[in-house]
Amino acid sequence: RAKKRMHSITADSAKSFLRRNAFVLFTIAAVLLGMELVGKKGMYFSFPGELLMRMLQMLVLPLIVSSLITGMASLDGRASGKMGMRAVVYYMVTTIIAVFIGILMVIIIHPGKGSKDKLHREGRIEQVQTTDAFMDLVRNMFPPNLVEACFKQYSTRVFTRTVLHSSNVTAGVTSTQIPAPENFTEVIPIPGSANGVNALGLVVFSMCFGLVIGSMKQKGRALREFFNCLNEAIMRLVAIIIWYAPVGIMFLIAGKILEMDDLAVMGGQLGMYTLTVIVGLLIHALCILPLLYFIVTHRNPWVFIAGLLQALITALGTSSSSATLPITFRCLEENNGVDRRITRFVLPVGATINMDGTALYEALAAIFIAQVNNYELDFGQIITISITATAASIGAAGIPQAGLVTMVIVLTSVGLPTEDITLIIAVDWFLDRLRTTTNVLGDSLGAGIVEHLSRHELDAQDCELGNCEPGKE
Ligand code: DAS
Repeated sequence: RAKKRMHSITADSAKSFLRRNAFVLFTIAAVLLGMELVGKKGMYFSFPGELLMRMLQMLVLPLIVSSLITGMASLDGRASGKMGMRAVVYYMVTTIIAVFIGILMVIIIHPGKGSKDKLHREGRIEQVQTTDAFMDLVRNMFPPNLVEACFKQYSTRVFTRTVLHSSNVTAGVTSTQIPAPENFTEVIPIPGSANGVNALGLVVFSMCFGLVIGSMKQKGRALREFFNCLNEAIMRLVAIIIWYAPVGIMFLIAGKILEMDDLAVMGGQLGMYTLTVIVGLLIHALCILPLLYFIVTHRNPWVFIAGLLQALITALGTSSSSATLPITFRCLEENNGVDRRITRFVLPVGATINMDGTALYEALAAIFIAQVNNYELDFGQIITISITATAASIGAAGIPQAGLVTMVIVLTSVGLPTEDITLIIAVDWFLDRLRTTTNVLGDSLGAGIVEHLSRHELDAQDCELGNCEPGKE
């Protein structure tokens, strides 16, 4: 009888495990099958993956607008102020820790050692004032034409100013003059920094607009209902796309792996650099973030993370936290039961400005480039790298290889040649996926932490609306 009972328990737990992880198992099977089936390249090969990217990106703008406006309108000013403050503190703390880990790893592992050539090119570097970097960030927050700005190719003024021909670059000799606009050279044409949703301006507008129609009480009701309904409709579209996601992810990942011609590029310094980034991201994603979640909520972080697997796999497949946003919403609300008043507010903001993986990566890569050039950075320059890496990660859009493009700000802030970005482009398609997954994990755990810290406000609001939990009158 005991044996029979044992058998039925294992059968039940196996069934529930399969049900809970069907999507993940299906995706893994699909990726393996995809690599097996389609050994050749060609249009038909990349189309299914691109289709998923476009379907998700199509939803991002209406999703960000509807969720932020609804989220801000559903909270009263005080509650949203406190919640916003908690979210911003979480973003800053985790991003600074990420930058610190990146710098620690690249100094300890020292992947750039053994370089022969020193940075001895004549000429001078235009030292872009870091204030310019911040000014560009602010400009992106208040674009003149909201919709156009969201789709612009991500290359702002700062990048053009700093891209100089390698022949005339010398470390250390910096000048504060900024060349007149006609002397700007073209931005490094970085492959993959495709047009995408640079939603910073949209996020700011939606938050302000949502707060205002929230404060309009009865007058704003019609608009609140409209955006609520829009949000609901978008989430239903997401529910449909989620069933196609494993197929799209299969082709996105399998396609990239098959495209990678020679693994030899991973040898030597570049291999060590890749390893350093992976170690840094793993420490942040699998130690720091879960530990922080446990310290604040006293809950098991791995159960929470298990509910995020669909979003994490989508981030791995798409290397875009914006494109993953619809699935992140669904994982947090459906699997982890996070209150929608939190997700609608925290996720769109987090996906746009909270990028721990990117911040860690940019600080690490900048120091790696200095090591490769035998260019000794002093303590002040390390601090500058920390600050500009944080700013660059806030400014980076949630699109593929955005972190590579915004790294130009970090390099120029310490007088490093920006064309050396080409040294690390070869492995960026792979590292971008890992840092995007770290970004999505950071945003999602942040939603869990902010919800836990805002429990009081949420319950108070529930009581006001008349549905008090028993005993919480
Ligand atoms: N791909 C970016 C994202 O979507 C991250 C990066 O490029 O650093 O988060």
